[in-house]
Amino acid sequence: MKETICLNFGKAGFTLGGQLWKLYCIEHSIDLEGNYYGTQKSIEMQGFYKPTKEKKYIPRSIFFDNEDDSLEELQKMGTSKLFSERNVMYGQTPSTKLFCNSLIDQEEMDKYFNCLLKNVEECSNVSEFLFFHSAGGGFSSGFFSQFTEQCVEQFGKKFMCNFTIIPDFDLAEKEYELINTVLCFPTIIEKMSLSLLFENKVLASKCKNISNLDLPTYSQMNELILQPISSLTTYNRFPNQYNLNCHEFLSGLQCYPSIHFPVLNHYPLISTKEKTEKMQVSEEDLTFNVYNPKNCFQNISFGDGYFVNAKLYYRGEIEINKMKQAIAKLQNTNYNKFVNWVPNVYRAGVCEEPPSYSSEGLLTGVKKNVTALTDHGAMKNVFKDMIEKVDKLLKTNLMDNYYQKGIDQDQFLDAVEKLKTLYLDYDELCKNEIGDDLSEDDYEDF
Ligand SMILES: Nc1nc2c(ncn2[C@@H]2O[C@H](COP(=O)(O)OP(=O)(O)OP(=O)(O)O)[C@@H](O)[C@H]2O)c(=O)[nH]1
Ligand SMILES: [Mg+2]
Repeated sequence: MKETICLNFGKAGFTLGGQLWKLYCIEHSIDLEGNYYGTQKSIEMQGFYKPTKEKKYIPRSIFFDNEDDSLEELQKMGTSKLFSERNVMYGQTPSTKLFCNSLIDQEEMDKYFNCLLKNVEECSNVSEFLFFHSAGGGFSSGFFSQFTEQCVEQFGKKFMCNFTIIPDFDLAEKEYELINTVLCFPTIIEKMSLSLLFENKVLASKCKNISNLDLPTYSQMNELILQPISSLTTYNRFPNQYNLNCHEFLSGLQCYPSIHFPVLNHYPLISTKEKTEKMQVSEEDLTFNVYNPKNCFQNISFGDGYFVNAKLYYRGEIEINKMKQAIAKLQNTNYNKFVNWVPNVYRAGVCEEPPSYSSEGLLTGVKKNVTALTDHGAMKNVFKDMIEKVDKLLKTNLMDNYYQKGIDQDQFLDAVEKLKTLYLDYDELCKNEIGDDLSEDDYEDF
């Protein structure tokens, strides 16, 4: 048995985490009080759920915040009885707003960390930790970084993956969301095995395109990312011979450990308002449409740079032969889109369990879908956007105010440098040649 532990930080973590577990419960036939009503082999669910003597299934999921209003998010969506009370920890302080305001002393941190240790003790062999948060919040940048550093120190060899919401900096109330985001990036760059970024600007525009919503709620925006996250976690929930484990994504670029921010695409996401014909998709439709820019979760274009690593996670009633034919066709079409120092190979996995959907949501149920993770140079544009905004901010005197409020100037400038180095690492991937310090031998496991 290999277990997964989920860690959710701050308001966005509570909301996204609560919604995700609600979906997992539908997928595993577990009601919101943890009672099982399905036919799946219970042993297969134990990677994500802890069974109790009372025959309940408790999510291996922990929630942390400094304020109690996040708890309301779980109550509003009816999931407050699903989680163990011990696993929902919150303080009584007001919103911390800034990275530095949420840092706590070791004694207090131990209280939070003990909660994780207790969860780990209940597992036979934890294989991964998944982190859910928004980089813009004070708590979910500062506390997240502090907690994660300790987690990596203690369980460094385990697979660590963050699902991070990137605020829309043009809409963000204050520049502090940008500052918080930059400050939590060193932890993400240096400590994570795999990092999935979801830009709020892209989520809002998808809500407009899919459901014609001008002012979507956070829950509606989150709903769009539940499907890809669910697909990427099926290998430990619905194990079968065709699964592709997310851990295998790691590109093997030995001299670029920071290259772990794949571009994420998912297809289809169909509004409940659409006609049902749209729900019939072939293996070829899935394979070709998923790479369409409008199905991408980052604001980038695959025209800018080359593929280094491409994985496809199919879900539902997939005909394996048709899928293989579609991938072969894609490979022929895109033979020149990979850097010339890797074989242009797409790797695919299938979870036979079809996707599930909440009956109250924006999306209608399709029987099959596909999620694509791609290492691609164009990801540099996500970092470029942040760097340009920070450079602009640094030219003003606004930062002085934040330094006075406790932001550490050296730490901030160092974080900006790390973001710039990350940009340059991705920029290197845009060149269709092997860098001076990179040889074909450095590229393994493809
Ligand atoms: N997509 C999405 N974005 C969210 C959600 N909740 C908050 N955000 C965004 O995340 C940022 C704020 O993060 P929060 O999680 O509210 O902050 P926090 O960690 O609670 O931190 P503080 O309250 O500042 O201590 C803002 O940019 C919000 O727009 C959510 O459920 N989904
Ligand atoms: Mg908060």
